Amino acid sequence: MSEKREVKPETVGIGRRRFINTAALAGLTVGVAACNDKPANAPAAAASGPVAAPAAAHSGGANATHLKPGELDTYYGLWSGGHNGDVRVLGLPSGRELLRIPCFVPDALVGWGITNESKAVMGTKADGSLRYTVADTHHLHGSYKDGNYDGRYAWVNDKINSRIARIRLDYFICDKITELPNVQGFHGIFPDKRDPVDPAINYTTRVFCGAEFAIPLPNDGKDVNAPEKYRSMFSCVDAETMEMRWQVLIDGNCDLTATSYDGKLAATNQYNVENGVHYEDMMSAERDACLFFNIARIEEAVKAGKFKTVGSSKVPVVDGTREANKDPKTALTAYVSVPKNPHGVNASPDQKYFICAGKLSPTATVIELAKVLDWFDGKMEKVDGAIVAEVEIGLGPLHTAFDGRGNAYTTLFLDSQVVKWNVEAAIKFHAGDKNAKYVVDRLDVHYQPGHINATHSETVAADGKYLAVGCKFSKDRFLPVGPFHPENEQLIDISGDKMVLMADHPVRGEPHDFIIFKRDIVKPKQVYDLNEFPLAVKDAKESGVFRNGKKVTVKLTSQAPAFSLREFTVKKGDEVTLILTNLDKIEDLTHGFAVPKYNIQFVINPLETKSVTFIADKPGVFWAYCSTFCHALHLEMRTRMIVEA
Ligand SMILES: [Cu+2]
Repeated sequence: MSEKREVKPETVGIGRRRFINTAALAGLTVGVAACNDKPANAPAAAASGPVAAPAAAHSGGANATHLKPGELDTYYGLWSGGHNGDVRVLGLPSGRELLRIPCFVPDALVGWGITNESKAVMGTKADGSLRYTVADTHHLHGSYKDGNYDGRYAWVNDKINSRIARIRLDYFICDKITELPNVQGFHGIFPDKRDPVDPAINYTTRVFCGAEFAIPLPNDGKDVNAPEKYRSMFSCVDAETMEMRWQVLIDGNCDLTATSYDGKLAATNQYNVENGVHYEDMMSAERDACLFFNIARIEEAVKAGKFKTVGSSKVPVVDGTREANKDPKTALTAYVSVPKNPHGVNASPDQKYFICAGKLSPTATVIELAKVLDWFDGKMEKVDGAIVAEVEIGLGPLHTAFDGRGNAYTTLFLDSQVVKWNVEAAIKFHAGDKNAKYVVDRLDVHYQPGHINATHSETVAADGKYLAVGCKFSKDRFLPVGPFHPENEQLIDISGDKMVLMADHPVRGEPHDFIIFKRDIVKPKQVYDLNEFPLAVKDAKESGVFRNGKKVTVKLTSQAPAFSLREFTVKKGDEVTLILTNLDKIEDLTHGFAVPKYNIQFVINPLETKSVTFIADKPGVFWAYCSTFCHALHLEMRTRMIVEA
């Protein structure tokens, strides 16, 4: 096929952002389609003057990530932002950061944590101030339908304060946050891919959450010196309501989380089966575990009332400890042993295996899910019989991605490498065929890689195109900027037999996990719907100051380049709630609202409504102005807030 990417004439004149979706819907994904059948490891098309073929953007090599001005990426990446507490949206293969979605912590750009609506999502104390202002997002996963991403939601964890946030992928905003009761160090997270029982529900309805740190239950200060009583729990959150469904009390801890494609199993890796509270104690056992949860049985037990509650929480807690789950026929959980302090657990896109990375062991363990179900059905005596391979792959294996062609790609933290290995060959080798060569390729990365993910890797649509690697250390890869280095997200072409390093991307610390999907998975809306906001000021004529004792409501609208009120007056000591609706409905016509000395700033997108509540405690004149450039008369766009003494 032609290397040249054609832009058809009918796309000229329609907005570029709409073009993405139009193109996708019409099957006009020229760039992607054009290179699926490119030979493996073909060198990038050399730049040949001003019309250098942008198709090179999809075929690896050094030029591949440079898009021409105005050219759009073919994939979205959703990245966790670590202790920035946010989610980042990247375009790939360019690696350009397009958006940061605030969720757990305040964001000064958009006014997250300032407006009443965002504070309601984030959670407040009795006095109206934010309950938390720090967070640590690690793992991010999208909602599924028919085994692939459906573009509805993404979820991300907050390790510090045990919260889960949901991102709506129509507006790319956080709409709900839930705090998990009675757990600490909430780390791994994974949505289910379908219901374990009801075949009609072939989409995500639950999100599973693993808690890394064991704590006294309840954690009320009584059992602090009795480590043997410390426990961890595995939690299930309803994907739609974001309410807690249930928790499972377990032995050991939870780390990363994975779910099966049939909805029947979820699992978490355990690096501390010892239940140690001191560093040394956590590494004494030679084998830890991958702990499987039988979802249907857990929910039956909850329904049958076989649960307790902990502390003031009303969430049902079922018993998933080893002692209570010895009989496979009734067991809710199964502890499959894996070597010393494993880390990532990842579901292969052929739907058959979970792969556990060894971390302190140079191995990957392949667990066959059908055999785990056999154990639950009483057809297999020892649950470790589900281990179909345990092979050496290199030092410090952490996380695994897939290409949909039977190959796994595992990060080797200590070796600073990605190792590509073939899962079926590893199974053959483990079964005794010493001629089976399971390691296919190795690639140096820079440096100390942690998370790894490939395009649609943990879906049935894994396409084996790009692999992104989150390198925790960048060392000498970028201009020095003092002691605090950026991290290095590297992009690798995996369409051929050999991995090809394409690009380094410096990123502000500290992303962890991420997912990458084709751009046609989501259909982002450019303009809000007035009806989504109960407080919307739908007509400029509704503007005004409405007093009820000392409580004052100021309603106003924005339409470039003016606010509906040229001025408004309140009295010192009033509790003012200001409601602003942006009546501009043109794509990209966002305004801002900033009030000097009152610590108020937020942006207001087309047809969006936001509100803020504050005490007018400082008398004087305050020019509230539009903070987001909107018009040639943007500087004139202001309103005079008069606070009478
Ligand atoms: Cu404006």
